[in-house]
Amino acid sequence: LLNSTIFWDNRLEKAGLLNKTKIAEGGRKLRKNWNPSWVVLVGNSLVFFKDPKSQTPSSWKPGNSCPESSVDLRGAQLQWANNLSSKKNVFKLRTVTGNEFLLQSETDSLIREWFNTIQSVIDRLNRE
Ligand code: I3S
Repeated sequence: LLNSTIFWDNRLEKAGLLNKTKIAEGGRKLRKNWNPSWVVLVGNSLVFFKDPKSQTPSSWKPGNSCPESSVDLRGAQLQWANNLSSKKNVFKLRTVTGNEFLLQSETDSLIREWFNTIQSVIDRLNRE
């Protein structure tokens, strides 16, 4: 556990609570289902954890909890998507495999930070 914790700490870019809904799977549209999600940007992946009430910054680490899903950011596309929701501060993440997620926060500065950090990871992967 200690080794995997150190491994995660070294690659951790960002973690926090966002509202999330998946809107497409493999290019096929899905019905929205907004839920709070503990979102962790680590290495080349965005990892989602369920049940934020039981998640704290120390409890999502490997061995302590199980991710709901994870997204490979290589080749992914990010765009602001306030046209796709009545909520404010919404952006869309689209993976190369055609999975699409909306992520949202009521806090303007927080959602901008997430957008910029994810975009910088995507840009880094594009340069590799
Ligand atoms: O894009 P939509 O279809 O207007 O999204 C809303 C619906 O998914 C709604 O659920 P039901 O129509 O299944 O009851 C959700 O409760 C809303 O949150 C969705 O819209 P927003 O604007 O919140 O993304």
